[in-house]
Amino acid sequence: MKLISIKINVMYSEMKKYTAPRHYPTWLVFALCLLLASSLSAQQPRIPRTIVLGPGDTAAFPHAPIGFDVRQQNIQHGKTDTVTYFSKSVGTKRKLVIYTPPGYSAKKKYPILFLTHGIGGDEKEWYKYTAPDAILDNLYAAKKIVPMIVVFPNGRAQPDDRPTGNIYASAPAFGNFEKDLLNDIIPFMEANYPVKTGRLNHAIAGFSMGGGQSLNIGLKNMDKFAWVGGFSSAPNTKPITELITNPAETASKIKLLYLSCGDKDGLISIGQSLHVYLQQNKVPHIWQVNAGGHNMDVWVNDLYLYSQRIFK
Ligand code: FER
Repeated sequence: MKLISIKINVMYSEMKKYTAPRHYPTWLVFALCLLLASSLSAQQPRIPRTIVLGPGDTAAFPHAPIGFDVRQQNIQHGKTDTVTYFSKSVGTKRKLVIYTPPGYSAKKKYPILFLTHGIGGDEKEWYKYTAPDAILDNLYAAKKIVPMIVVFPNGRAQPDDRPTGNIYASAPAFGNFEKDLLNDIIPFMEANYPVKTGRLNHAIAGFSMGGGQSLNIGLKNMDKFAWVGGFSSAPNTKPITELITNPAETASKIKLLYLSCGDKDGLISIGQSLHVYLQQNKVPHIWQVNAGGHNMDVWVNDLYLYSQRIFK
């Protein structure tokens, strides 16, 4: 509240400089500022926590090389489509963005990576802020990844699944997504795409709200997922002892548990405490602390690192 009122005061004095009260009544300027501030605070993730870095909070792997996310002309490209499926869980038609790899053929069979988004996004969010297809195309050209289909779902599993209005109000819908994924999206993929089935052929990862979902869904359903990634996971991440009820079982079933966060991200304590718990309970995992905040610059590096380590 204090921050918002400081913001309003600064914005008000800034606006006064340019919109002299000679022209506009003060109450109108103030009302406009309030409107702007409230819409900003509704749309932007609230990330209020303090950051304390420890000696274990380092990069497990070096950053992706320069150009890893730049579209290259002289290589083979995958294809991106948007498809519609009917979700019995939500009761509506919903959308998936689907990336099929270079050389894709209906005669082959592919594992699936489900890549989720943040609280302010939808199935298009990765494509809005970066070019995940270019990152993957470049990895294929360098022969660094196994051919896979990447599904970008909409994690807001509710009838109106657009990220409008107060995006925090739809947080419960991110929990409902588990049913949509398990009972609607996976069966849809199996009915319509040449996919391999079973846990060893399903990976789930995503950032922020989607990082929390990936950990919640992946670690709870290890009969469905063997490769789990939480990038800068948000407070929707379940408490650790709920996420991992039996560390020995998780350790024996998980093929990859990849956790990451930016070193300037106020949500880092979520990943830090998970990392410490996993270490103490001998659950193999990667803890990748990237330089950066709560943004796509960090998550593109995670996509680069994580996608190379699944289905192998
Ligand atoms: C919160 C802070 C951040 C929260 C969610 C987020 C549900 C998600 C941010 C994002 O997805 O970018 O307190 O609570």
